[in-house]
Amino acid sequence: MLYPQNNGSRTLVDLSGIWEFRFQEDEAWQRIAVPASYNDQSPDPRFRAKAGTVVYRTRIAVPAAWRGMRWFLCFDGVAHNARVLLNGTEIGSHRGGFLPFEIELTGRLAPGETGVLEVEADNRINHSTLPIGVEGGNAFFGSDNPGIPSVEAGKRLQQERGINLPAFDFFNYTGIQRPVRLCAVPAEYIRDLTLTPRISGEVDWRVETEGTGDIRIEILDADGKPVAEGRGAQGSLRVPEPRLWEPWPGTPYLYTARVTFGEDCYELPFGIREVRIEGARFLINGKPFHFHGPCKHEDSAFHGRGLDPCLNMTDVNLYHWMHANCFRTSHYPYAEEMYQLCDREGIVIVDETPAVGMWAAEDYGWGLGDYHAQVLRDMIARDKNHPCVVAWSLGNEPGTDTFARKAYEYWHPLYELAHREDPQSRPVTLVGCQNDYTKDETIPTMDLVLINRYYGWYNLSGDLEAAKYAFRMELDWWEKLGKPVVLSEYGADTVAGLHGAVAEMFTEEYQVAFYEAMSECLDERAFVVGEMPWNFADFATCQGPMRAGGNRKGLFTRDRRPKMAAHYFRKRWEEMDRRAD
Ligand code: GCB
Repeated sequence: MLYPQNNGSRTLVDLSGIWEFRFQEDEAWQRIAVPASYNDQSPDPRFRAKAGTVVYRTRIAVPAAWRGMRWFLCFDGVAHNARVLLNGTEIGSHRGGFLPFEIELTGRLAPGETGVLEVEADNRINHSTLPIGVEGGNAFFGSDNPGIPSVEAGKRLQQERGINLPAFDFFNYTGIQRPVRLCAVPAEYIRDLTLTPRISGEVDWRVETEGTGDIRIEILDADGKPVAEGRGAQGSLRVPEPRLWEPWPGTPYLYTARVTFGEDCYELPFGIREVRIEGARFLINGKPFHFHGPCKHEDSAFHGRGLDPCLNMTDVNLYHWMHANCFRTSHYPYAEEMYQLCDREGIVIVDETPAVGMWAAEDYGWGLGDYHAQVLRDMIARDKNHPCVVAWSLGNEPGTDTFARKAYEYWHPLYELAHREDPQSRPVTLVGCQNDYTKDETIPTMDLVLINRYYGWYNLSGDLEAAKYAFRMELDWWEKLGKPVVLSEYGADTVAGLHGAVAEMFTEEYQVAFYEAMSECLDERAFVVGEMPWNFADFATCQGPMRAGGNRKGLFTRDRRPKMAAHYFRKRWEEMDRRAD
């Protein structure tokens, strides 16, 4: 699916603004901002705690000038499940909150007509959704105190009251979180474009159209000068003396592919670069690449998980400030605008499906596989052309040691699917949690090994000598595998402004000491090709005894003020970049 575009052939009407809103069981309409999570837009406790369906409503109009075209309602992301109605009649639905979908309106609403658009968004999470939730209390943090009759009775009451908690450590922000647009295209139009560039300058293309006719593709350089062209629905062309897309601090050079088909035209920026794994090295354009940059969340005050271009720009500039060159879209595909920005700014992305909370799937008996495959397919279809995406992550922290064979049988087909679906066949990974790595049959089979480890925090807490000793022992084990390994999460909750002459847990000094200790271990190992601290910024979670106003492992506060650890990494990564020069 192509990102909606406004150009000489296509027109967009952005539906952002204030819509009407109500809880399904409640008659009264109130107002809500779109796009944004609804959860922080009111002090009414239901906004944060309610599990169920909310209804959004607005009036839409099809411009009279669209006669002879086709028009669609394009949703970039409605969490988690959506049902769409026009003038009271269902016209479409979508499962999953982090990927786009569209509904054709031609024939349903004529040029010059207006209609009432309603969107029902269901935020419930359970064993059939990605991410995964649990019906009843104490899903992620907190002790279950099994067997105590009064606590068990309390849990039953929670279930009766429909308490629904995440099996993951971020707030379950929901609603219409990404743009909604009316998109008009010519009657015969370009449906999809797939580019497979090679560093030789050869670019394979494939265009899918609605209708038949001549297709022309032109490649423009960054100054808009045509440098190559081709004709037909697919083929191969050659860009002479190609300039490569390089990660920051290199130059992320972008070309534009301009496709014309009848009256339609689509322009797609793309980069020419090669991603390859050789032994235990991860190569971009043949050069060893070291991943260094904190994992992120889509999370901020007021907007929740809602798209905020100003926040995205600020975050990317803070990545540059820190000399960070990458992030993982923990734990779901982000709004596509962020990938477009990273293409331009040279920030490398490991693109992750919303398969988080999978530890709760225990023996993999939930029949999630087909849906998971669909989400993976859709994510690759959306992001396949972005040069910033260098690897696919199938998910985060599933159980892989207890039911080791079942885990492999679940994940291996997804691994193969990712390779089949991606025209660029990027490396595939699955992010492993801290469990018994010696029993794991899955994580070691990935192209790129990503492991989350909390030595010195969740285990061996506060004892960095023991943490280093244990981490080194584990690294000895991974070294034998001969694959590139990235430490894809490690971190310590830190209360900004809490200091101590002795570096104890939760102080800014401990966060720095923790990272210094881990860096010592990482720097000894050439097969460790990356470090992704957890997390870029403090972020919202659901309530729990281990979360004081959210997860505090940010290098920055939630309002993007650096803690001491941000300065630590700024220095470390600047030196790293200088050495790599
Ligand atoms: C993890 C999870 C991440 C959590 C983090 C933590 O392993 O992948 O979602 O937020 O630990 O801080 O506990």
